[in-house]
Amino acid sequence: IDEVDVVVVGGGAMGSAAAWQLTRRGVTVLLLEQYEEGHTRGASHGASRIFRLTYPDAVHIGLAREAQRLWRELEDESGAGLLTVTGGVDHGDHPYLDQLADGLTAAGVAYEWLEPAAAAERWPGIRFDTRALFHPDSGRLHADRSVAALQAAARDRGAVVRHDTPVTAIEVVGEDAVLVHTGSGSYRARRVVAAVNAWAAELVGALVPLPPLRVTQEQPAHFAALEPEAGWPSFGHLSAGVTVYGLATPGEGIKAGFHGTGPEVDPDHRDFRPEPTQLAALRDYARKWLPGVDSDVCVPISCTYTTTPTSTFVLDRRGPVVVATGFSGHGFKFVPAIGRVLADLAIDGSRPDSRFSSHS
Ligand code: PYC
Repeated sequence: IDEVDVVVVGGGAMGSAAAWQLTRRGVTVLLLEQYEEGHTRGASHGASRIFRLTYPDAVHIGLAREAQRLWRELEDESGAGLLTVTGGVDHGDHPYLDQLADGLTAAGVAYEWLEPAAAAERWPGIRFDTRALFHPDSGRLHADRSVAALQAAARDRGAVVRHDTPVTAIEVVGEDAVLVHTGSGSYRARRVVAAVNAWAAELVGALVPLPPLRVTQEQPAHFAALEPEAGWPSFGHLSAGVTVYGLATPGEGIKAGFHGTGPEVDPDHRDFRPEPTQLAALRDYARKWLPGVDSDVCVPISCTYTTTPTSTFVLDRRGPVVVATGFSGHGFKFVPAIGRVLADLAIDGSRPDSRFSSHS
């Protein structure tokens, strides 16, 4: 049996960030990913995710600010361009927008309210019928490049990264000892970090208390841009019980999607096909609210959310087992900061805000 300080299970963005942060602390790391490099079965693929500091509470704003700094450190370390600042805008007739503004005010983060006509003049690709909250620090993260950069940076610091290596079982053999079994061998470690999001219940549900996790297949789409993609902000639209988000993906169009409305699926047996009624609803949305796109020309995307009842992440530890799951469709912006939290949990047991571990 090979020995290592920490085995990280899950080579998506969160596990790769944990590996990077752990190697920065000088521990030996083995990162195991069940699927091939660059696979599209989880929640870390594609070219665009929204980065934003906009949350109503100080804990999430603090984590996003930490991530903003760490994204830039990762860019310096890897030489990859990952975070592009485009500005962001939220609109809709919903009190949550005021809560966001209150959170930003309390944290000293820049924002501005714009009247609908001023917002429409600034971003003619979007229709506004309410005032809009503009936040200049928001932007776009390149997801595929981020995962590759995290793994490359971890490798540069000594981590071993293995793809196509499914973990079959995790066996706790002591307070500081765990066996991680794969089809091609077993590893002994002081800690395991299971950053397996949709696969958490199956792999560590018996070792760490978890809330109910709903795995859903989500289906945003890229719409052909009539306006130049370069002028688009990231956006969120809160209307009549549904949240729509979007942003420009250079070369692919304007990505837009309903947030967390997809059907529940088994992450190992899903069809990757858009559900026609939802796709028609998204096209209707684009026709009505996005005058800057051709609503008839779109390419659907398939990804998963793993959602907790309160959309609160699970970042927890029991004995030598650290778990990260429940990112509920809003985790990507925080990736390198989550990596730091997981490294803290693994190395000295220091815990993040109690809301992330109150599931026992
Ligand atoms: O957290 O900004 C976000 C987001 C956009 C789409 C899904 N999540």
